[in-house]
Amino acid sequence: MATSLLISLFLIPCTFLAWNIYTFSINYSRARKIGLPIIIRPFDQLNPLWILVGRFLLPIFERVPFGSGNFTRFCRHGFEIRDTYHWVDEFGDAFVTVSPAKIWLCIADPDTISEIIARSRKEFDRPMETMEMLNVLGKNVSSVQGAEWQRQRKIVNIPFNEQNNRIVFDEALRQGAGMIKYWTSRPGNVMDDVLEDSKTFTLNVLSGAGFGRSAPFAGFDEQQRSTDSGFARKNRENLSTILDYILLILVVGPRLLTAPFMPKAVSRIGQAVSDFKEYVSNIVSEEKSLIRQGKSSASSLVASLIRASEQASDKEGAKAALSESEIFGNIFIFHFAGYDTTALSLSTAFVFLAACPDVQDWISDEIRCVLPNDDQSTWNYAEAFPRFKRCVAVLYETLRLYNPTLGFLRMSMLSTPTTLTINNQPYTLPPKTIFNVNSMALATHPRYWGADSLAWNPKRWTTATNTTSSSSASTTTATINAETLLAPPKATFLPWADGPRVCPGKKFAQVEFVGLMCALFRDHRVEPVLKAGESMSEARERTLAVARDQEMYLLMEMRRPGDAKLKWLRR
Ligand code: HEM
Ligand SMILES: *[C@@H]1O[C@H](CO)[C@@H](O)[C@H](O)[C@H]1NC(C)=O
Ligand SMILES: *[C@@H]1O[C@H](CO)[C@@H](O)[C@H](O)[C@H]1NC(C)=O
Ligand SMILES: CC(=O)N[C@H]1CO[C@H](CO)[C@@H](O)[C@@H]1O
Ligand SMILES: CC(=O)N[C@H]1CO[C@H](CO)[C@@H](O)[C@@H]1O
Ligand SMILES: CC(=O)N[C@H]1CO[C@H](CO)[C@@H](O)[C@@H]1O
Repeated sequence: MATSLLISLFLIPCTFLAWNIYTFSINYSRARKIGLPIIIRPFDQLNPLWILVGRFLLPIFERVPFGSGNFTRFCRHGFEIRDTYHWVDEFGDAFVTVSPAKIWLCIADPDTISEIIARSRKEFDRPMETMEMLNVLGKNVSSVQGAEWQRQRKIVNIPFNEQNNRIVFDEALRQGAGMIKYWTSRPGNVMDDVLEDSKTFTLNVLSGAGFGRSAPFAGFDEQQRSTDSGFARKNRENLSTILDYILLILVVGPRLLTAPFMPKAVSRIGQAVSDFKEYVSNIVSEEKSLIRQGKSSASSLVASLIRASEQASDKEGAKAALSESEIFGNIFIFHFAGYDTTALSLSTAFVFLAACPDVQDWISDEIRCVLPNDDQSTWNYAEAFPRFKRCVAVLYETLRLYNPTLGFLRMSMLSTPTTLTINNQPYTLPPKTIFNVNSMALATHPRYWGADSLAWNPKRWTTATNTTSSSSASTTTATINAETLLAPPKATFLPWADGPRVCPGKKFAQVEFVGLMCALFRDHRVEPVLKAGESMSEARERTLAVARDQEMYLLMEMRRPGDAKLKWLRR
């Protein structure tokens, strides 16, 4: 008995190891034939266990001689952000990584990327391995492919329209006013958790524009919580629990999490999944009954998603509609895809803005020019939004350097090898190769962005117009009105991806961001809270370092947002 136990204890890992060496050697010999530089990875880039533990193991490897170099450089989850464009200068426009599980091609040639995007409809799609985790609440537009995806995406695009964008803008203004009120009511006017406040804002906008349920901004403050609508609050708490532990939910599965033997702290997470499901289920049936009574004219994402689905079913038969489970799945995806991405970009932008008062003045000038009346209720989305360039530039510049999603992935759907042109030369790639479209390298390369490509400078985005040196008010207005937003060279700036899979929330995120800038920076400014003995310029340097210190968790985010204590003042 004991010996057989020992043998199996020994045999299982040995077989496992041998199998991995075998599959690796097959993949490696295929990769060699491609003819591009090769990096070896013992674990695949999407191995969830490696994503969880790699961050802790790599610093240990960095200290031993054989572990340094390519391994610690390219096996790091999110190496794209640390390396920026440097690998392009060393290896050229593409390299291949090989692991026992997969072959990856990392690309930063804009022509190749344009080709992949152009061939996307038929040939390339997102590899589903990356999206399986999103099935927590049912099938969704993000986790399906081919005809199934086309059917869902057709319906999913409908709610993201200008009517909804108007709600997004108004909700962002309302939240922004609440944020100012909240911060300026606190001792020292301090915003002490820039990430938490950005998350609350984003979730509230999603709740307002997504579910049609507006909640006042409360900054998770106990006293104000009681006035917060209970419905939206529970949703927010459960959803932030789900999103914070999504990797664990992926690895363990929501059902096992609630198993009787699990500790309370763990089963709480599984409970959050089922509570959120119930919350969404209630909203869906409420909206459905409103639609049936002919009462719902709401343009919330959920209401128009359900309407669009029912219309598709009326026109093309029940098969075209989304099932109950698909509606859940898509609502979860809107939250999953629209929450952290936006909140993380926003928090990084706040910290940069606090360190750069000249950029705050620059956008404040634009906001006052577009919205001369200080009464927020007169601010009209359709008239104002198209005139903003500087506020959009702040978001673009933040995403250029710190895109929380890093890049995007594509894979050939064919079972035969694919040919791609890289740097004007054809390369044959084995089936199932994953293309890592390395947006970071393109968005940071001095070839496209100049010698200061790594500096955060939103002003680079507006085209210089003919201005005189005098700075009278009318000249400022004329300058602002004449400004246009820079159009970067093809495929060098794709934070929302491109092609048929382009982020449907692209404009939602822009409108949300610009609305908040208007509510905050028209009449207020933000600065770092000084530490004892620190000068303002030292504090700005320290704050800048916080914004730059980013790490890839599930998405890329600031490593220590809590170190940026900010203070809001009236202009
Ligand atoms: C700054 C904010 C955002 C960034 C940087 C961003 C980025 C992205 C990227 C890169 C993709 C495509 C991934 C791929 O093609 O492989 C994507 C997909 C998606 N995004 Fe966003 N996003 C943002 C905000 C939002 C918002 C606010 C929403 C919704 C309210 C949203 C909803 C979605 C959905 C549903 C998909 C999946 C589409 C599909 O697979 O067909 N995103 N996003
Ligand atoms: C890293 O990989 C590249 C590309 O295969 C290779 O040229 C280089 O010599 C490697 N560096 C080290 C330190 O192994
Ligand atoms: C600037 O002014 C000159 C002459 O007045 C004109 O030719 C040029 O097109 C203007 N440039 C821009 C960007 O407006
Ligand atoms: C691109 C490629 O050939 N990848 C293969 C690497 O090895 C694993 C395991 O044998 C295969 O599943 C992949 O298809
Ligand atoms: C790929 C897939 O089918 N994933 C999930 C989609 O939704 C259903 C219903 O919730 C799940 O059972 C699947 O696992
Ligand atoms: C983890 C978490 O926040 N759970 C909450 C989910 O919502 C229910 C009510 O619907 C709350 O009681 C839980 O505390």
